[in-house]
Amino acid sequence: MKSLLLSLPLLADVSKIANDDYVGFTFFVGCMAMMAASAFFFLSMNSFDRKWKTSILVSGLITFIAAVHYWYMRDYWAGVGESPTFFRYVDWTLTVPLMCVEFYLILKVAGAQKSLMWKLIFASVVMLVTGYFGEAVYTTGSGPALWGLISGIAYFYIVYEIWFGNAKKLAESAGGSVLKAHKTLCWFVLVGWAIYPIGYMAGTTGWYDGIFEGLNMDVIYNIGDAINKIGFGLVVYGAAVASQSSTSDS
Ligand SMILES: *C/C=C(C)/C=C/C=C(C)/C=C/C1=C(C)CCCC1(C)C
Repeated sequence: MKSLLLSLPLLADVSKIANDDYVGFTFFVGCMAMMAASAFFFLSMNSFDRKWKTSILVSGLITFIAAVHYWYMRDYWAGVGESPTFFRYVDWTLTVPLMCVEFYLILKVAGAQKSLMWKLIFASVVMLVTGYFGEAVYTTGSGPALWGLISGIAYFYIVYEIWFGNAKKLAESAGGSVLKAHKTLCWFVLVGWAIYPIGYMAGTTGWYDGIFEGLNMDVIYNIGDAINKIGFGLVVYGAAVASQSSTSDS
């Protein structure tokens, strides 16, 4: 048994994390936190009625997909010592659209249409693909700044849509715990998601050189992920609890 454990390469790499390796540390803790959050969402899922069950399931899927990618990213960092850009963007391309689905699921009670969901998903994919171009493909000259700008425009479109567009009107007509949850998730997108462009500017070159000097891109992304994926899921969980207890009270 002992030799079997020692022969597992994934376990062996963990011992290579040095005390001052903050990047490796945040990958490790991030992985653990995503796993714990997934267990929490999956196990609590069945205590909610159908309307909320799918939303909690999606919260769990978001943290679970992240946990698997963090497992790989932690390993990649420990072994290669480079930023795991590829895994990072695959993770985001799966989880960020799921967060858009979450907005739709919450607003479904108010009559949200699938077109709202697809609009948000489309904008999020544009945001991530252009971000990937700036971070991994066109990495010299004005490349990162230009692609980052296009990515930022797609980001602001999402912010606009949920804060002022159709999504907002639907949330207001639903009222109660739905409106409250929608508002909190809007703040996550405006403030929580704004962490990512900071990481991007810290890790690429452009007119912003020096502003975020000394900050590590991966540490910033990892903090952003923990706040946005776990926090986002907990808001949905809270809304489900609030809605369930208000119906059992009456
Ligand atoms: C769970 C992962 C989440 C919520 C990731 C969100 C990522 C972003 C909001 C990334 C945004 C970017 C910009 C707005 C400009 C620069 C490039 C990106 C992709 C870092």
